[in-house]
Amino acid sequence: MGILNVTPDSFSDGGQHTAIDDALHHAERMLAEGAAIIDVGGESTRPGATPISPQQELDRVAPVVERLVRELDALVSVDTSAPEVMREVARLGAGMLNDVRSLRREGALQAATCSGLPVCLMHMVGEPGDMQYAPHYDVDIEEAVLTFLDERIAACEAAGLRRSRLILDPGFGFGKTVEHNLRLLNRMDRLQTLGLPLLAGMSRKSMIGKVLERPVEERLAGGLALAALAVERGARILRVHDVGPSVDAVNMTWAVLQEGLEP
Ligand code: 7PJ
Repeated sequence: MGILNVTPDSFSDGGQHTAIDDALHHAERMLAEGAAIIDVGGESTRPGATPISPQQELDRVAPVVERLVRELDALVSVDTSAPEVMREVARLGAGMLNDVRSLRREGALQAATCSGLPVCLMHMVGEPGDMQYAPHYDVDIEEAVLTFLDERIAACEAAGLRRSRLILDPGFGFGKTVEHNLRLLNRMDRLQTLGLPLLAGMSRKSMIGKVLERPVEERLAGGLALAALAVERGARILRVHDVGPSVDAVNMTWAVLQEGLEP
């Protein structure tokens, strides 16, 4: 899953892809490099980012989704928590919803259910604005994530959104310390007990910056190491900025994991 930010203030490639043509070219390049999904995001979830209205979000996202669907053979995912945005992008032909708030916004559960689309549910406690303020959990982080996702799956099923449409994400970097993130990755295989596909997003995140003391533009190698580990622990979709190198890292990891399995 290649990341396509259409936010003017995204932390790592801020403002570069705001123009629709630029966005299209960037998506095209990610597909050529082996991406299977393009994840379009119009709301920055960076800690401390200014919230925007659903209409502003739609103004950024809708034209890009429309053109991606029309002009490229891509599965378009939309990173949104707003029910208005979910409805409209489903109408425009998006193929997946990715909600860092796990459909907890008023009306989101219903909008996602009606869309008929697959949905990624992600673990996050609090809101992007306050989540990094002294994150604390009463139980081991992997237990907290497991319990949370299990509850969100139940809420979806109660609303009529079938379990088979769900993808789960531990939410690396969302309301977690570096120690939480490292532990969660190490124990990510615990989430496999829920029996749903797992998605992981660690590309360029501050957990890499903190461990390696690297600025955001020097986190590729660290991110590839994390991608390989995530695949080994059960992740089947990786949300990344650098698609080409990530595809190589994943395919190499996969070759090792498949060794000896074929007759
Ligand atoms: C994630 C996301 C993630 C999912 C962002 C960033 C912050 N969606 N949206 N998982 N992160 N599913 O890319 O650094 O980890 S925005």
